[in-house]
Amino acid sequence: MIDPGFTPTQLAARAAYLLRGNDLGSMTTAAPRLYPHMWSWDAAFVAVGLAPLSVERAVTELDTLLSAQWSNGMIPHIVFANGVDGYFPGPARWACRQLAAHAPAGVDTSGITQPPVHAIAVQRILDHARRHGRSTRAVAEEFLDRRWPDLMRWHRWLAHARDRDQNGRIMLYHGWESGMDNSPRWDAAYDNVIAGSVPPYRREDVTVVTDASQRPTNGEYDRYLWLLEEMKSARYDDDVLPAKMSFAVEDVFVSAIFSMACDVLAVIGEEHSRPNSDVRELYYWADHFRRGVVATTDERTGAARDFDLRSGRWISTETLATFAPLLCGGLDRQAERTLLHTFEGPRYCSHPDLRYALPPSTSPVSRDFRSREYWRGPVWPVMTWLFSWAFARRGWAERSLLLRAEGLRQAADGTFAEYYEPFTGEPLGSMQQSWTAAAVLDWLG
Ligand code: 9WN
Repeated sequence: MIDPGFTPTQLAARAAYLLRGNDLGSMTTAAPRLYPHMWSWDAAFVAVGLAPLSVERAVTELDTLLSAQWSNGMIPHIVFANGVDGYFPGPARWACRQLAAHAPAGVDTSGITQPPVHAIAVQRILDHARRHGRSTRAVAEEFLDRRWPDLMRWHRWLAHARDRDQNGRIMLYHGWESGMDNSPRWDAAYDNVIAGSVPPYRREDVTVVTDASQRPTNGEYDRYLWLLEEMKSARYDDDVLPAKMSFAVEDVFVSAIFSMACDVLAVIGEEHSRPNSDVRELYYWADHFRRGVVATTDERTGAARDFDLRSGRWISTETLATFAPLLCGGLDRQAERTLLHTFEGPRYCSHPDLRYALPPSTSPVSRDFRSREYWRGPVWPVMTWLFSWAFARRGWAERSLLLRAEGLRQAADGTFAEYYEPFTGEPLGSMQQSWTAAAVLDWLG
């Protein structure tokens, strides 16, 4: 038996302690050993968890991330901690400073991006700041003044460089950009990636997570690294990548996140008297990408799909991507109700064998399901948090609270695991994962 485990007070204290432990000063590593650097969407979730502890520290986290923004507007998926080894591929393999015209000087980053959840963190920071005195409020507001143009550049880059067809869907050139690296969503697209000769490498991840079955396979890594070589041959140039990359997909989940983030940022912009033209643009993108998401859905079930730009095929999988429209809205009532039933029904949250009523990354009834393998089945607490946050925002308080309650039951084991085996509740991947602690802190805050 894993639960009952820690009480909420103990759990919150441990989560705060964990974030302190993973703090290098101005960045929180995604995890102590497996991920000793800053990841883009992790940093946003971490800021959500830091905000109730210290608005100032949460602001610093986003400042560090935004200081590494590329001059074209892209927020890179990794900001490398100075002088820290232990993760592959590191700065030397990406070679962004040498090759990419837009990469920042003075800091090493990767050359790809990750899901745009950052507006959520900004919102949570402003929310918490409101409960404090004048000086903390000033820190949050000064942050918004200073970083508003950067947040706009980030959203503008996504809306342009990553929606080249202007169909309201974000395109990705690497599975890592989805944040759901080896999800079955990308299997067909990766089948078409024929890895050429990749400079020799040694994986670090499997020296930390020694049960290799919890991580992507070597064959998958060969392809991941081949895509890096393709990007390097394009010098990470937004206009050259489309012709060079053998992997190109439209990610419906990222598109839904983007739509939602544009809405969130637009509301912040209105409340804080940002330029009208920015607010208008944000609302336009929110709507445009919502339509882009809805256009992928099955009329009856509301289930969303990704699209493989290389084969010209829709990608239907029983994964979290199915539920993208629940994040951003836009479905008609009947389809939305059906999709909610699927989410809550026996193919997902009410599967009879689940330890907790939480959505696994891949449905247990899918033939792609692997209970321990990374994004192919396990429950990811940070995804539970994202759905609980989005459901609250959509006015579904009860559903949101249920996810929170079950998420906290799962987290009561105190490991703050990266992901969990859905049937046994065994913690998997990295322990002490920052964004798991952040989710818990937000839930308990
Ligand atoms: C590659 C840091 C990141 C998360 C991703 C997760 C995993 C990296 C890896 O860890 O990806 O970016 O090495 O496996 O898939 O979502 O941001 O926590």
